[in-house]
Amino acid sequence: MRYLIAVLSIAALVCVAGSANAFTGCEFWGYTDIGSATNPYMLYAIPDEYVPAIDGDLADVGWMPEGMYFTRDTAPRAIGVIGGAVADIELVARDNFDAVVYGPAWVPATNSLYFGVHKVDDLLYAPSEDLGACWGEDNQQWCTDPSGAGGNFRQEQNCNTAQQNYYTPKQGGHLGGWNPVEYDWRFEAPYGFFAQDVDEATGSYDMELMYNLWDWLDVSADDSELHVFEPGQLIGLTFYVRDRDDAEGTGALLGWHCEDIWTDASLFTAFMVRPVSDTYALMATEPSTWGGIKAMFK
Ligand SMILES: [Ca+2]
Ligand SMILES: [Ca+2]
Ligand SMILES: [Ca+2]
Repeated sequence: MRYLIAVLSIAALVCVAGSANAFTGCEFWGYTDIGSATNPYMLYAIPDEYVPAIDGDLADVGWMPEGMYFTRDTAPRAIGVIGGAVADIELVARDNFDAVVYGPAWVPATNSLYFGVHKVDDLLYAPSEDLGACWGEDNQQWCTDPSGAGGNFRQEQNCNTAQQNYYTPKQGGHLGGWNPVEYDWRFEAPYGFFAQDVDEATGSYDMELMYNLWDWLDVSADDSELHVFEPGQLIGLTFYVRDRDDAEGTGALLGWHCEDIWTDASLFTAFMVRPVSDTYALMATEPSTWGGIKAMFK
């Protein structure tokens, strides 16, 4: 069955390879060519011997070399928000917001997407009881369009080819998607593995997620088409971590993201799936200080 699904997925990829809809590019506060099809972000591989335990402890991704993990100093986009206005992130104190993002990466051993996030916050802002209202609170979001299908993924709740996913640290911490709840099985074993360690007093947390992506997501795995990661592919993926401390949005944002992707998956940023040899090359060239930045947060 898996083999059949894989063949179908590859056929689907061939069909969309020439699609005019996907990866049309978009702007983000003046940037126009970062994360485009011609200048994609890199989705590096996690070698088999480094596959992390999904346990909420990020020590086992501390081996990641520079280029595979990001801080507010190295993330593609890092902005502050003060009094509802965009501001230099240097104006946001590091005990107000700081983060290390491990990945996003892919895991050949499990054919999965992986990311882990260490967030430092001073205030958990989450006034709504509704998990789905977290978009206006402290939250983390990532959008996925693994086959590059593009198009309107919100129309009539069309989440089959592209999804808008969230993590909220409120109420003990939850994963979800802005889709009918019967599609959330993608985050559950044996397809998804998630763990977290949340400090609800401050909103600081460690979280990690490893899960399969689906070229066609339906209400069950049997009705869905698994995405098979292959080096050289472009996949549609956005990612951001948002600190909000009040109703005006005061806080900060780290992002691999465009300005307004909320209906059209064609505007998702492009990530290129890289072979594991690229990871070893990064590890070989990185200065010996790779552990230092993580040690600062211990
Ligand atoms: Ca771990
Ligand atoms: Ca904060
Ligand atoms: Ca906050």
